[in-house]
Amino acid sequence: MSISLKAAQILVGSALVASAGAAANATIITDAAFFPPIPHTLISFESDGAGNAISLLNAATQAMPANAYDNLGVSFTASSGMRWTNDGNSLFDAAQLSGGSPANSIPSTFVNNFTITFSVPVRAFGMLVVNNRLRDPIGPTFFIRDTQGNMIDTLTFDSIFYDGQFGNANTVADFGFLGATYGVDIGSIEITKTHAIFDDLRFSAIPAPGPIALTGLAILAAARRRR
Ligand SMILES: [Ca+2]
Ligand SMILES: [Ca+2]
Repeated sequence: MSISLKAAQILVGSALVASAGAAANATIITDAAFFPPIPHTLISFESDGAGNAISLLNAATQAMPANAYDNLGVSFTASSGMRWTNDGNSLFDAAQLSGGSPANSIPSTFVNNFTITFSVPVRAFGMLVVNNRLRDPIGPTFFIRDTQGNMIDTLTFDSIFYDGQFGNANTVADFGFLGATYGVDIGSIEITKTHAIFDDLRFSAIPAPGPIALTGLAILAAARRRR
């Protein structure tokens, strides 16, 4: 899909969120291309925060210490114990190849509820989501809270976020980039899932619609100069 079309989808998504009466100052992000122009952190889960490789055989998992990414300003915790995983489903692997980074993702089949907690200012986040709709027709849900613990938004991985699909008799894997940006700092994101993985977490302190608004202002300024 072209970047310009996806950029249009970002704007359309913003309008839909506004009309749906969701969180104030919220804009959903449907493409990872949102992040490269702004300062941001990317976690591929192929290594820990110190850069030590996490090498997993296919279908293997490994316990993730709560402080694995402390130096990057983020922690991943689960009551059942957080894990890195190399998912064994070949269609999930194909989705990771398309929109994420093989081989690792989070949080494994052992973990169906986990929380991402930021210790640095964050106003925009996004990640690849891969969900088996045959097992979970609704998709994972994201509960987004501010730094005081107040709920600021709830997002569900539905069709507006889909970039593609791989399917066979047992799996129909929808995949796509799910993200959002808010006018307040994001303190934590609690995620519930049953048959999904998440990869390539991106986050930034820069609030949207900064880059889009700046582009608009630049065009306006150029138009004025031409008069
Ligand atoms: Ca795999
Ligand atoms: Ca990865």
